[in-house]
Amino acid sequence: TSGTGCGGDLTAPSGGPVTSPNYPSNYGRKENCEWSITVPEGSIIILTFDSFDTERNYDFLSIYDGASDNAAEIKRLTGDQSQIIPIISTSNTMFLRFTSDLWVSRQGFQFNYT
Ligand SMILES: [Ca+2]
Repeated sequence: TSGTGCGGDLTAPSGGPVTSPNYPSNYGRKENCEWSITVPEGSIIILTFDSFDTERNYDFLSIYDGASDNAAEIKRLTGDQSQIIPIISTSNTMFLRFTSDLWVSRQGFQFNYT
């Protein structure tokens, strides 16, 4: 996690909202936030985004279909995304990492998981 205390271990029942650091104000420089989501075996995870806006091609949210970044990357989000279709895991774990660089920050994002 970063100095702003972002990231964490999320579990069932459904939760959120989960946000980027300082949301709805802009996130900081050099953020590195990691979230793990674990729900009961046999369940899957659905991420639903309320908003997403990062510096395109420099600040990313990567979403992995498993317990770590060794798993397949389902989606890598960047830029101003007004409509993100729900992101669905194939198993009961998901791993997310948000990184920002030294320059230009934006509002970031907010999502819920079920
Ligand atoms: Ca940036």
